[in-house]
Amino acid sequence: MTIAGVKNNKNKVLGKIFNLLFNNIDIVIFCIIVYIKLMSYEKDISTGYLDHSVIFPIAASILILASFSFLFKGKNRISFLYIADIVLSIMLIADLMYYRYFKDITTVAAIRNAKLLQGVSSSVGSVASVKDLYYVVDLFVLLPLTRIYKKRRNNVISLPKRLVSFIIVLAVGVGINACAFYRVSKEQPTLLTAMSNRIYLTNMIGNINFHLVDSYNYISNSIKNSKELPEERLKAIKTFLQENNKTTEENNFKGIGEGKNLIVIQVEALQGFVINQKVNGQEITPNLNRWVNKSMYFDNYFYQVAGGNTSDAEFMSNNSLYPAQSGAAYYTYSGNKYDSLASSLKDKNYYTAALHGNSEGFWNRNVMYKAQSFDDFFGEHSFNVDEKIGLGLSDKSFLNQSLEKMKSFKQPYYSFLVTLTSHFPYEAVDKYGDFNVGEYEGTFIGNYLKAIHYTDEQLGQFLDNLEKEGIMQNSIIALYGDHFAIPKDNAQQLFKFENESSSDDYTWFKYQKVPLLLHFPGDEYAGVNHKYTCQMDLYPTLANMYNLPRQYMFGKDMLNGDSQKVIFRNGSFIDGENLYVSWSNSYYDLKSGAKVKETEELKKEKDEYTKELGYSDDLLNHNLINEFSQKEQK
Ligand code: GP9
Ligand code: MN
Repeated sequence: MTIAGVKNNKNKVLGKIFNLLFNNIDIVIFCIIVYIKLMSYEKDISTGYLDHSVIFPIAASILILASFSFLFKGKNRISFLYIADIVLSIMLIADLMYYRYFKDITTVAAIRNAKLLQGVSSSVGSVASVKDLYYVVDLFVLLPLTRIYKKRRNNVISLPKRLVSFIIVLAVGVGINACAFYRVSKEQPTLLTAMSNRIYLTNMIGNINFHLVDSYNYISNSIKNSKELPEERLKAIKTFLQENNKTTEENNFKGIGEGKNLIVIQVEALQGFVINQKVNGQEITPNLNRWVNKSMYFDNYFYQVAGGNTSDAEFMSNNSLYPAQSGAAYYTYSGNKYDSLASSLKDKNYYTAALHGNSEGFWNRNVMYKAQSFDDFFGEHSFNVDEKIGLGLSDKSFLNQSLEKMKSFKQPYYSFLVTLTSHFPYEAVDKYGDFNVGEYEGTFIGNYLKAIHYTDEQLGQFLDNLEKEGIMQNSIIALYGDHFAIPKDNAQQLFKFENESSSDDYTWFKYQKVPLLLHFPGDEYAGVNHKYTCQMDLYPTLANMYNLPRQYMFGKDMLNGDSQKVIFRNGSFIDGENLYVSWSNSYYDLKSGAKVKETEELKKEKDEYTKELGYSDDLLNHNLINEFSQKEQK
């Protein structure tokens, strides 16, 4: 081919591209405008962190949206694009206002539970900003243009051509999105389903994709749960609950809490092995060790969290229901009715409050605390954030300010406090203390020991203050860890620290305990209780002490009866004598750690516990507490 021929070809290609763009100028303008808006929203919600590869999923989501415009004929196409722009602009402004209040993004569940949302509707004025007009200015500029465009546009593209364009643009968008979602699922496997940190997720996949994933999760759950349960299944669940919630012959500790305040402290990543343990010749948790001696201390208390992590610990402790099969109950089941600790205490004229020094929307707390009937939620907005470590307000400031708030609470009250500073990856706390971890300096476990040592000091001060202020005289305190601190990836560091020669599943389970301290006025009932217990058991135990009705609880009263059942969400369990590990389908003798063969009895037990998890899933999926309590009222 001659040079002139090549030039000619090049010109032809350029001409074709130009024609293509010109013929689709409405779509091109739409894409550019929406891209600018979405990127500016990302900047508005990112506090320092902005994953720059977010441009790909954002572009992909715009292509997916724009692809649908090809399905419209003639001037209807520009109307579709214009309406899509209006809807998107409203969505972005609403999300921005929600963000300014809750530091979070709206979800279908949150909108559906709008009545549960505190603050935002009543403070629209304070969260709206003139800057937001920026998101709608194009609508006014484009309106006359669309009119002109509609008049001039008479080239009607044939259906097959439009369909091909639709499929190509859609496929490109879906392809890019698939890569972006794969990247998220590799980095944080449960983020797309559990949605623990929605702002982080939005910073990775963009606003449109976030709403698509959220709607997908919501719809798929609704479809899954739309089928009514057969009558026999409902009966079986009811019978199980009746059996499980029967009061035992014993009457230990019955009603001893009546009229007293209840203070529950859930401590971030407080794992059992640090209690009464030393590093470099010093106690790791000297304050908790001191309080362990003054409390009823459960040293075989297991955490049972699943995809909802911290929120699962809260969920179990306050409802005695198993965590969701996948994702987080705090997100998926936020529209359900609960027979929670707060609601039962409220029925006894208690004032109930939840306190946590992170943004209100994290783990959907702003919605879930309302659903669990807390009178008030004191989140980041309710504190003076004068010292920030890691994710939010430092434990020191949080506990000091919480104490001040509690002093003004109407008595009797239930205060549910959730600490934050000792959070993975445990690095932020380093400059706030001088705990010398010796040979562990600079290691993952060393950082954890420093972090938990810091939190121990703050807890010690808080508990001492409760005593000094005379609050302890009239309160029962429950303090426990939410979940593990050392993940499986770093288990070898833990085993080495503990001089464990084996690293089998039995050894792993041995360390999946969190401390539970129950403190009574006058340090009464202090001592160690070795019974096998778990987070599901806290509410039934407190229910007995505060004379609360027990109807829908799956856990057991730790102070009455002899059950030592601990069922984990993945089907593993402990029955007081054996440990069953579901992922290897193997049994261990709980005392010796020796492997045990499956017997008929053990198999029966396994089936029974699997059934129990299924009952809890059905109860959540079908909002059965609501159904059962309505039937009861009739
Ligand atoms: C956030 C805090 C941490 O507010 O509760 O949650 P986690 O990451 O531990 O599940
Ligand atoms: Mn946690």
